Amino acid sequence: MALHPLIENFRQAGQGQVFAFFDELTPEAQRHLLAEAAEFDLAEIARLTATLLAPGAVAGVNLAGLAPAPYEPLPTQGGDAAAWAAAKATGEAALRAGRVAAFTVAGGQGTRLGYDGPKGTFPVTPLKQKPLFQVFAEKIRAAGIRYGRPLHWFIMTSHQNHAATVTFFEERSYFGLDQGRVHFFRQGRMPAVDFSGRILLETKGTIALSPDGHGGSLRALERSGALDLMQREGIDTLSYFQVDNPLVRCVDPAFIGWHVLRGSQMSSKMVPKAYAEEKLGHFCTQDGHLVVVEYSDLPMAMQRETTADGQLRYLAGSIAIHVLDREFIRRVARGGAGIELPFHRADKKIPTVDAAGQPVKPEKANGVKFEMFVFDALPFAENPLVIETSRADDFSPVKNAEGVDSPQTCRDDQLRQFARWLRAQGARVETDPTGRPVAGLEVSPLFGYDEDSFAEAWKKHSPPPAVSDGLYLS
Ligand code: UD2
Repeated sequence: MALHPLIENFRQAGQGQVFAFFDELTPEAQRHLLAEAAEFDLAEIARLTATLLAPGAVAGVNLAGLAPAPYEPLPTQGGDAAAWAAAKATGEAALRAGRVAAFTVAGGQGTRLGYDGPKGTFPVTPLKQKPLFQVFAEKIRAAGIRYGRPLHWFIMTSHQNHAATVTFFEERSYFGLDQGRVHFFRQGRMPAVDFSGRILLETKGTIALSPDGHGGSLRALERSGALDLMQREGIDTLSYFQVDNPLVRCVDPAFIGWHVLRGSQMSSKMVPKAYAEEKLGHFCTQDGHLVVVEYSDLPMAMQRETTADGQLRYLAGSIAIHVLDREFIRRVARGGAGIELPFHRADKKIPTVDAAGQPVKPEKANGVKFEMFVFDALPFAENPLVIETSRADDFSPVKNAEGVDSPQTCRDDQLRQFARWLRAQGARVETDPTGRPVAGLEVSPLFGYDEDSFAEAWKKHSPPPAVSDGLYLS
């Protein structure tokens, strides 16, 4: 019998081992394996093997000519208050014109948190235990009401968590959002390979596939038709954030306005790193381009370098909040003409099977996964821009079960934010020295999702509610 053309291609590419057990599989399992094998591009795997796996390639990123990138400081940090006000007005106009959509990358595996389920379903608010997805949904809904244009929201899932994510929204009636404006799509997958570039099987009938990194979101936006949908709806600007950060301003008018006024194709937010070892990417310049160098790639000696005034030299930390231009995404997704998002290699322990088809649970790294990072699109963008943001109002991720960036630190940061908003309106809130209120409080994003919207809602309350334990403003 003639070989399936896909199997023939794999054999010719030196990847015939993928089908080593094909004849033992049921017809259904055979179809499944063929479908997995059709998902990725063998030429790409060969290219990555030649570049990332070649002897000596392990050395990592090129640090030549790296310098800290400039950024627009906040008015409170010496920035130009008039320019920030103009940016905010421009961003608000873009929101009123319906030019902006929200975008959440939610395809990660959340291994560090040790939570079983899509990360967006993790309960995160201090009083009501709202899940991450609900916090974003309510912020997006409230912004749509505020600007008179309901927003579209794109959510990138993975193969692993797609069905569970969609069901979660369905069971909760999309948290009051118009279902037709919430769009889920799956990100791509890449096969893991051994150190010589041979694709690994996970079982006799399945390939060791894993998500292709959040950089894969750009391809996935194009492939899923999201960019065409945006175009039909008159949306040219995408506000990108990660699923793990409930403090994020899902659509921040000042940020959007800076992006628009500068004619930027991709813009990013920074916070000053809190300490040298903080696990954030670093905004840098290199060969006249804006780049992000991930914490794991910048030598610790450089991360600890300080300037004459004692400040960290590589101060600008990336908190993974970006604004991207629709057609820029399309250009990067399609690639060519010198544009290509690089893949990064991560050496991992990858469960696989041996030559006899027996399961192998490796005790040390036995292969490599390939991932793309979205910030690697920055060097291809025209007029890229970095603005400063206030950590307290934009960034408190849930990454670890305990310690830094944990559910506890995130709840505390939400509480501090609610207390600040209340105090700014003259309410009496008792706090500890870190600004954390003594009473348990919660502000629904539908009441106020930032200082401005909170102030407006508060002023409508007469008399204002007393701040006591268990106060929930909704
Ligand atoms: C990321 C950034 C880091 C800093 C930090 C802020 C990278 C490589 N590093 O670190 O510089 O900005 O965030 O919190 O990005 N995701 C997908 N698909 C994937 C992989 C990840 O959707 O294939 C999503 C994931 O659901 C999450 C986000 O991307 O929302 C971040 O992923 P991570 O937890 O691996 O990134 P982290 O914390 O190492």
